[in-house]
Amino acid sequence: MRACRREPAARTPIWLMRQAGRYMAEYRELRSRVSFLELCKSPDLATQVTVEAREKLGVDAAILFSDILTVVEPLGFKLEFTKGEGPSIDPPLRSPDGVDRLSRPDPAELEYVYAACRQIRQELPPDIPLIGFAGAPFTIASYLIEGGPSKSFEHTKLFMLNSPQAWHELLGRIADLTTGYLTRQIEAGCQAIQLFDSWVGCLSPELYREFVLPHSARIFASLPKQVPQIHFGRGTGQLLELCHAAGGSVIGVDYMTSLEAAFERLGEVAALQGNLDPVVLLADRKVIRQRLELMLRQVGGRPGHIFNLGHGLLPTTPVDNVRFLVDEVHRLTSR
Ligand code: 1CP
Repeated sequence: MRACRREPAARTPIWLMRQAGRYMAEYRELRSRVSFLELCKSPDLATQVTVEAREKLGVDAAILFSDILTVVEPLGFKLEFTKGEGPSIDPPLRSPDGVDRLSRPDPAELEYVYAACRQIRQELPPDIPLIGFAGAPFTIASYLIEGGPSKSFEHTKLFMLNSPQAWHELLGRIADLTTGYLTRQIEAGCQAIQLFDSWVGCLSPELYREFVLPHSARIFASLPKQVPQIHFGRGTGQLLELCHAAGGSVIGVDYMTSLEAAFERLGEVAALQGNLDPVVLLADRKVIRQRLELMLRQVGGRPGHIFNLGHGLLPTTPVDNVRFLVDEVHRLTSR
């Protein structure tokens, strides 16, 4: 929490995106018995997965076990997770008139998430902050419009370019729901929040400014200022200042961006989170230590660094390497 406020901390804190998930045997065992959505919708199971992963790794924060796509059901879409292929939304939103037919979403429908937050907060050690999260309007809209994962985001960009009015209406509705969703997570015990704009890196600064920034900005501006806000996107080297302008007291830096350059660009106005390449954790320990030391040299002892990966842990990551990384970050940064 001190690092989020750019205050000096006893050591660099570390947590990892996707720290609970398929690379852990306990998680795979649980998933052989319950589906991913059942897991998200059971506060007991979501608590178990969150708390056990945090404990096993010795990281300095827990992130709520859930998914950014929980919000698509209250918006009136059918969500499924298919084995090996990820999320699927059928039918996808392809026409501007579809926006008028969307339900007026009520954040109270996601009560199972708030129940999980309350229970996780109770079961975590008191000195371990709980991070709540949501997907940013652009990234959620991309799933609604594409119907699932995408490489080119062509339907999303075409929707934005061809039907700007419907696009802004859609992102406004997602932003309203997300504001209520994150506010309730905070009320339920989350001490920081992260907004994942995972796929916004496919946009130019011009498109980001016109079609995305106002909607993400409205979410950040509506949340209580004393709660640290982390704003993350992948492939956003060209957008860092604009992402910061949209909001966030902490900016997540992806693994394709130089952390040193990011500190030069934003270090005076925001804390930074990141940015080890998740693939480094598949290498041997000598390589992991080398890359870690290089990163820490780039930070140069500046306050306001939260150690993380530059995107989520890969399912093929050896758990022992993750524990090694956590211990090394703690050892090398203890002041
Ligand atoms: O068990 C399984 O097969 C499901 C795999 C899985 C897991 C473990 C999915 C499906 N989601 C999650 C958990 C999850 N998702 C968390 C949990 C907390 C933690 O970090 O430990 C979080 C924060 C997310 C957020 C999320 N979901 C994002 C943003 C982060 C990122 O990776 O950029 C995104 C894009 C999603 C969508 C999603 N959910 C699941 C998958 C496979 C995907 C990505 C699909 C794609 O490529 O578009």
